[in-house]
Amino acid sequence: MKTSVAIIGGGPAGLLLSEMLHRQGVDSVVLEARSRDYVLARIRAGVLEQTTVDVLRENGLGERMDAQGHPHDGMRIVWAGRSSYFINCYEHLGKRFMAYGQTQIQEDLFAAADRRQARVLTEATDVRPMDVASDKPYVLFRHNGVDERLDCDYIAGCDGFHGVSRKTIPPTHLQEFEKAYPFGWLGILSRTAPLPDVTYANHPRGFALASMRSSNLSRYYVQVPLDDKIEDWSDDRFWSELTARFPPKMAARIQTGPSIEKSIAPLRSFVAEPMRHGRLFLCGDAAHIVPPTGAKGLNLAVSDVFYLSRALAAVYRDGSERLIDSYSAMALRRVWSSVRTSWYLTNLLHRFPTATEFDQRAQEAELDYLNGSAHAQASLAEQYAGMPFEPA
Ligand code: RFL
Ligand code: PHB
Repeated sequence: MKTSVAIIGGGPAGLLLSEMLHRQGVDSVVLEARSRDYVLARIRAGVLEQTTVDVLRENGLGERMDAQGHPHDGMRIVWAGRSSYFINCYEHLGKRFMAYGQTQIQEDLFAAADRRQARVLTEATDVRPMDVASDKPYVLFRHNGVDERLDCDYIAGCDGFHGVSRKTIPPTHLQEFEKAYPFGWLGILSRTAPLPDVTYANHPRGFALASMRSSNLSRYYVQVPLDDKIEDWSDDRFWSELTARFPPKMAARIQTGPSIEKSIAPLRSFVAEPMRHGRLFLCGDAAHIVPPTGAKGLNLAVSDVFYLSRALAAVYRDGSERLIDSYSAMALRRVWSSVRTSWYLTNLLHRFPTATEFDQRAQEAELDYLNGSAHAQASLAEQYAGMPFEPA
């Protein structure tokens, strides 16, 4: 088999890259390890930045998002015993957000790929990027019981944190930065009407978050110890813990119901630099992970894809390698900005098991400062909304 760009991973980064390349006349093949049903069953991110919404719309992926998603202007912060406040990104920056599930984006991407009869090979196993530092890279894999070889000009590693792409880069060429947090998030999805705002709660019992997918689909999270097991969390226990972490008036407005999904995810920050080795480029979770507190993970995957598709299109359009040569540095500037914001919000909103009285008072002072200062709110609004893309 032969193509211009071999894309490893059919998550949001891989399928979106394939779509954006196609729209700029560049051929690709996507190799996804899992089945389509498995990929579509994953419940993950839900809050899209304006830049992400714009990219999806510009690439013909906006119709269902605009019909079913929930546009909103910012985030609400509440903490025990104090009044809540709203960080209004629209007022400060003219930027909005869209609550629309990653699961739905994934469906929209598969539908778009089907319409153009894209080559998306699911259940492709033993995927191995080869000779990536040469001019003739290729990918070996197994599909339908047959060993295959895909020759290509470039390889895009869009295979998530546990994928194979990053691991093929020699350790001497890669620097990794990591921070693990001493807790996880237990998340549930329920067919109930959500609270009006995406609301982050800091409470002595731990962090909680109220979010949404649509007018009748809610997503909630509570901070849990890392060793908690999903079996320990009945729906009743979840709802009583969640509502205990919100102020009584807000808690009274939370509609409870059976969970339709429930999972625990650990929190970590991770960045691998550079995001390129020879003809292999990393995109999305393959290169970086953020704790979900800033809702940045999926948005970063989309910004990487935006930069990489623009850079590869320039190569095929006019032979210019300028943008592929600056891809890693450009993508990493936006990555580190979001890594910092996610780390800041994680520290601001969670109860750390190791926190001293001093740490606690400093956290409360920061929350008070944000509550009282329009400048502080404008700064957080700018970071939460996400930085604009850099020009080519
Ligand atoms: P993905 O979505 O992990 O997709 C990678 C794809 O690559 C496939 N793959 C391989 N394919 C071929 N060969 C191999 N060797 C392969 N190894 C892996 C995988 O099957 C998969 O289909 O990465 P991508 O595309 O970069 O997208 C990134 C986003 O998925 C991610 O940033 C967010 O979902 C992160 N994230 C969240 N972000 C938020 O903003 N808000 C959230 O609430 C939120 N919740 C989450 C999350 C990530 C989670 N994971 C990864 C543990 C909850 C979870 C559970
Ligand atoms: C979500 O809706 O899943 C969500 C919202 C905000 C976050 C993280 C996740 O910070």
